[in-house]
Parts: sequence; structure tokens; C-alpha cells
Amino acid sequence: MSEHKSGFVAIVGRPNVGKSTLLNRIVGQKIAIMSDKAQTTRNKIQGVYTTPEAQLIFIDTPGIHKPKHRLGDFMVETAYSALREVDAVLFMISADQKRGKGDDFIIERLKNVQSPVYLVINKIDKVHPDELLGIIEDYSSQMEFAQVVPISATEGNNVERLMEVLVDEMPEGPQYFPDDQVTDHPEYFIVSELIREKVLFLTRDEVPHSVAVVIDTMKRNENNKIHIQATIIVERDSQKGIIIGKGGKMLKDIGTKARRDIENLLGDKVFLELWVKVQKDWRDKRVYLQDFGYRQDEY
Ligand SMILES: Nc1nc2c(ncn2[C@@H]2O[C@H](COP(=O)(O)OP(=O)(O)OP(=O)(O)O)[C@@H](O)[C@H]2O)c(=O)[nH]1
Ligand SMILES: [Mg+2]
Repeated sequence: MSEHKSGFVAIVGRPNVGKSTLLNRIVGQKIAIMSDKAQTTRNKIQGVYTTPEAQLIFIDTPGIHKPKHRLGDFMVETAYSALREVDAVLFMISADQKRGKGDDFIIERLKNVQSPVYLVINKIDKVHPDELLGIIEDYSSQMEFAQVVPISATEGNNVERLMEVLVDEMPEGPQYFPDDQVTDHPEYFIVSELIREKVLFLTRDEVPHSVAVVIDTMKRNENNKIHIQATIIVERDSQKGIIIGKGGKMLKDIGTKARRDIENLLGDKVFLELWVKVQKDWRDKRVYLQDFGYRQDEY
């Protein structure tokens, strides 16, 4: 009989290439929020993949970009910190985007990484198969990858194959998490993220990037529902107006959509109360970043 294997795998790449979508597919549950806006993920999120033979812990990271404020600095540092002490790195790119300065910047960092780096070409559903060879050649001329694996995170193409390749790569090791644990983050964190996801989905321009969500209380009430009070923080009064919407319609919409996802996550009825607060330029203020869950000591 072969030994049990385990290890850590970091997923890095530019914003919006589909890192969180892949993580959710691997664990079979929505633990990381996804959106069509760049810079959706802000923290490291671990997803646990368990089979009888192996356990892989995947670390989803914020997209690597040129930071414009302290929150951006935190996000990029968080992504780089995941490269340390992992057993493998997945460098994800999107098949429908040309290699750009942002990718080259990441590649330079990856050249110094000790563990094997896999090139994962995502969104192959968006291009003709003939285009793949050119992409592979182009990236392989920049650095040596342990392997190249084209996938579609939304359709699921080749994701099983990717898992096989990674299990092969992992060293012998114990099972770190129980069979049924899919993430290291507490429920309240995912709840706050699900609310933020709805804001990302329903608003545009600067609003999505200016929003943080904090859970104030979360407890079972006398009607046997989980009662959640959460605050949506924005940077300006005008943004507060947008989040609340005409006659409170936007806030109601955010609440209804978020509640559905939260009930799914918790497997319970939820009563969700949302508040909106302005905290001027919080993305550039260290104390607010800490208060809102972006702590330097967490990477
Ligand atoms: N067509 C297609 N779209 C995809 C695929 N994977 C992800 N997407 C879409 O790409 C967008 C970004 O996905 P995310 O998973 O949020 O991307 P990310 O890399 O985590 O982005 P950041 O957190 O901002 O760094 C979403 O609209 C996804 O639905 C894929 O395989 N095919
Ligand atoms: Mg993400």
C-alpha cells in the first residue's frame, strides 16, 4: 500500500484570471467569492481537498497588481507570502488574455521560488484549441514550468487531471484537517465575503473597491433563525447613497441575494440586517484596515 500524501499548493496570478473559481470547484463549495471585477479576493483563503490517499491544501490569493493604496499593498504582500513554504505553486493565466507586463512581473518573482511551478491556463472554453500551443510556447520561453495544464474552472475541464498531477507531486504526509473541513476560515468571514460579493455584483466603478463588510453579531434568535447584523463600510457619502439606493432598494437587493447564499452556507434560516457606514479613505488607513480584517500579521 502506498503512503498517505499531503501538502500545500498556492494559486497565484493576475486579478480576474479565475483563481477563486478554481478553488471553489476543487472543494465543491463556495468558500471564496468570485466576480467579473478585478481585485475581488483580498485575503488568503485555504481550501482543503481530501481523498482517501491524499490531502491538498490550496491557498487562493489576491490577484497580483500594482497597488495604489495600503489595502493594495496588503493584498499583494498577502499573495507573495503564500509562495513561501508551499509544496507547489499554480501560476494561473487566462487563455483569452495576452501575456502582459503584469504576468512578466509575477514570472520574475516565480523564478526565485523553491517549489515546482505549474502553469495553469484557465478559461480554455473561451478560445479555439489551436491557440493553446502558441500560449504554451510563449510562456515556456519565459521560465521553466514543472508542467502546463490547460483547464476551464467554470466548466471543470481537466481539473481532475490537475488534481492527479498535484497529488503525484506531494510528499508523504499526514491528514491535517478532518474529512469534512473545506476551509480554515471561520463562518463569519465567509458570511461577510458573501455580502461583499453582492455589492460587487450590483455596483460599478469605484464602489466595489471601496467597500468592506464587518459582521457585528451572529446568533440564533427566538424564532430559531440565525440573526446576523453586518455593516457595509464605504469611503464617501455618495457611495453610501449608491449602496442604499432609491428608497432603500439597493440595500434590500444586496440583503436578499446575500441571505440566500448565507442560508446555503449555514444550512439554516437567516435573518440579515444590514447597516451602511462611511469611513473616509479607510483603504489608506492602517487602523481601519486592521479593524476590517486586513491584518498584516495574518500573512
Ligand atoms: N469563461 C470562463 N470564465 C471563467 C473561468 N474561470 C473563471 N471565470 C470568470 O472569471 C471571472 C473572475 O473569476 P475569479 O475566480 O473571481 O477570479 P480571481 O482570479 O479569483 O480574481 P481576483 O480575486 O480579483 O484576483 C469571473 O467572472 C468568473 O466567472 C473559466 O474557466 N471560463
Ligand atoms: Mg479571487
